[in-house]
Amino acid sequence: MPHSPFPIPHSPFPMPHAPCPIPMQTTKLNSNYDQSTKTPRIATVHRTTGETAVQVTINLDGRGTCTAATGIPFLDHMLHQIASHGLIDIDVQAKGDWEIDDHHTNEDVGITLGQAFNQALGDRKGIVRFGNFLAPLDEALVQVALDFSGRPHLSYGLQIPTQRVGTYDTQLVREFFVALVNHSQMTLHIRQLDGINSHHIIEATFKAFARATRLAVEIDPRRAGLIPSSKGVL
Ligand SMILES: [Mn+2]
Repeated sequence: MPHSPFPIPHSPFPMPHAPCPIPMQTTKLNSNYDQSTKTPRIATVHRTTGETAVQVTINLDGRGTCTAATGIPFLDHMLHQIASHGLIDIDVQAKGDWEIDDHHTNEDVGITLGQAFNQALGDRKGIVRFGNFLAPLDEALVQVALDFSGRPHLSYGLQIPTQRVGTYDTQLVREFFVALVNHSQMTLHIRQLDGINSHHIIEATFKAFARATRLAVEIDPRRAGLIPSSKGVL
């Protein structure tokens, strides 16, 4: 391999019986998550526009408690899924122009929650980074794969059969995840493998999203506070 960028004589990898060349981490890590004190990763974001006022507080190292008052009952129900199954404490308060419809409030809750994720993750040192989960809810089966990559991307594979669940416009599910992905800088793929009932399909999605997120934001002790990228930056 004359053109290999990794010539064998200068390989950084140790010989089978050589001692590990990686020095022990002894310096304090520049990360939102302090491994020594286990300081929880908490962020609060206030966002006010001419259409809405949203306040979000999250604790990635929480117990799954949730207070959600967005004025959109079905969205509150879904935020409870993220908290409960993601073991993330979430407090969301929103005032919106509901007299028009739920669109702006739904989107702005997604934006603000995404910003809170981004802020709580900080430089993303030490996190597992990837997560995926396959969640059944009765006949519905939804898979979520995500990567806190720093690169926003959404592949949205839901086919929700009805226009509404209660008063909630089911087109807003996609709008919520677009906003969340863009502002948390996450790569997110959602695949619906089965499902007939709209409420079940959406709720299975949020449960799968929650569990995948829980896996991805978990601190990996073997990362020892390093950024989980071969490029060194996320
Ligand atoms: Mn439900």
